[in-house]
Amino acid sequence: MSVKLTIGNKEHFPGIGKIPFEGPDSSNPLAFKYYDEKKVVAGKTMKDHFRFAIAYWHSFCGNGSDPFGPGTIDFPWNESDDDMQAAKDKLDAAFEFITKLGVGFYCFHDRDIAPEGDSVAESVKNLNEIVALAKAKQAESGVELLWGTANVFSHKRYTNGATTNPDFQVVTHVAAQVKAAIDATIELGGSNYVFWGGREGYYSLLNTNMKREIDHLGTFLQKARDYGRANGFKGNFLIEPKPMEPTKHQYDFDSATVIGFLNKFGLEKDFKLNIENNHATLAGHTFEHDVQTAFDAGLLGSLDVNQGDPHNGWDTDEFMTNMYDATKLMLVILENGGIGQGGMNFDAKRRRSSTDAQDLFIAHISSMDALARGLIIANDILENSDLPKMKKARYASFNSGDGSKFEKSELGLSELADLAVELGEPKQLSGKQELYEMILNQYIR
Ligand code: XLS
Ligand code: NI
Ligand code: NI
Repeated sequence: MSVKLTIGNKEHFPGIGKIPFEGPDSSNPLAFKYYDEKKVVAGKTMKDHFRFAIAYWHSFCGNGSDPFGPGTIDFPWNESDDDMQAAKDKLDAAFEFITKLGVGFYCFHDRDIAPEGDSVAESVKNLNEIVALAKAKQAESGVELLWGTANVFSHKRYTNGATTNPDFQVVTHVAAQVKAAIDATIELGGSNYVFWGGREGYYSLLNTNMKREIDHLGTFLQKARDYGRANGFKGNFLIEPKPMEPTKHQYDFDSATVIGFLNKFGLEKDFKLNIENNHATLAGHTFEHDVQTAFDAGLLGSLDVNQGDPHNGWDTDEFMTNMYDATKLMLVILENGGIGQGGMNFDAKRRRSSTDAQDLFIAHISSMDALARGLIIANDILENSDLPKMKKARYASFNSGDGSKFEKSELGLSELADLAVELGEPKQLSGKQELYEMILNQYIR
C-alpha cells in the first residue's frame, strides 16, 4: 500500500506518520509491538489472517456524546457548514487515518459517509457522489471495502422497526436505502454486505405480531439477495446478531437463532454471519462460542471485534484488549481455517474521555497488537502444547467400533440400549478443565 501523508489538500492528523512495527520492547505508543503485517504465522501473513477494517461510524462520526452530555471529541476536519463538503472532508480524513495505520479495509453505513437528503432521490444522489470519491480514494490507497450497510435505525421513521415495521410504507423506505447501499457496495467492490437489525425487534407482545414481523424480515432479505445477485454482487450477505439494545427482544438474537432463521427462509447459501464480541456477551455467550457456532454451520462470515465491560453487561463497544478473549478467539479461528473473505472490523469506540487525536491511533494499535499476540499464542498452543491432543482424545471412543457406527448413524436405540447392558457402567473420566486452563495460562507469554 502506498502511503500518502496528505490526501486532499490538508493533513488531518499532523505529526503522525505511518505507524511502524517496532517490536515488544518499544515504548512508542504510536508503534506496533506485535502486529507485523508481513510476519507469517501458520502459513499466512498477519495481514491476511486479520483483514482488519476501520468502522467509519465510530472512528470518524462518533464524537463521544452520550445520554448525559454532548460530544467531547473534536474532529478537526469537521469545519464546513455544508453537509456535502463536510462529508468530503471526512472522507479525506478517513483515508488518511486508514492509510497511516496501515489497515487494508473499512466499513460504513450509507449515512456515515453521506448525509440524508430531503427526499429519497436526494439521499441517493448524495450517496452516489461520495461513493464516486471513495472509489478514487480506494484506487489511490489500495484500501478496500470489507462491507457496506444501510443505517435503517437512526431516522425517526424507523422507531417501530425497519423491515419489521407494522407500517408497509416504512418498509418501502428501507428498500430504497438498502437498494442504494447494495449498489454502493457493488460499485466499491465490497467483499460483504451487512444487515444489522437495529430496530428489528419489539418491546411488548401486547402490540406486536411477532410471526408477521419475522416473515416480513425473511421476505425482505430474499428480495435484497435477489436484487444483489441480479446486479452482480458476488460477496456474502451477512446478518449481525445482537440480542437486545435498542429493542428489548431483537429478532437476530445470537448465532444459533440467526442460523435457524437463515435455514427457514432459504437464505443459507447467500448469507453468513457477522459476529460481534459485545453482542455475543450481551446474549450470555462468549465471543468464541458464537464464532464456533457459526463455523460449525459453515456460516462464519466476518467479525466485529470489540469487547464489553464485564461488570455492567452493556454494549460499551470497547476496543478489544483482553488477552484471554483474543487468544480464545484466535484458537477458534485457527482451528477452523480462518475468516475467508470476512475480516475483523473495529466496531469499537475510544472512551469519551480519550480526546486527543492520537488516542484514535492508540486504540486501534492496542487492539491490533492484542489480536496479533493472541494469534501467536494460539498458534503456539496448537503447535506445541498437549491441548489439541487432549481435546481429540476425549472423543476417541467414537473413532472405531460401535462408537464409530453410532456416528455413522448405523445403530438404533434398542441396539444402543443393549450395548449399555453388555458394556456395563462407564469408568469416570475427568474433563480436566483446570488443566486446559493451566496450559492456556502457560502459553500467554
Ligand atoms: C450496533 C452494531 C452496528 C453494526 C452495523 O450495535 O454493531 O454497529 O455493526 O450496523
Ligand atoms: Ni455493536
Ligand atoms: Ni457491529
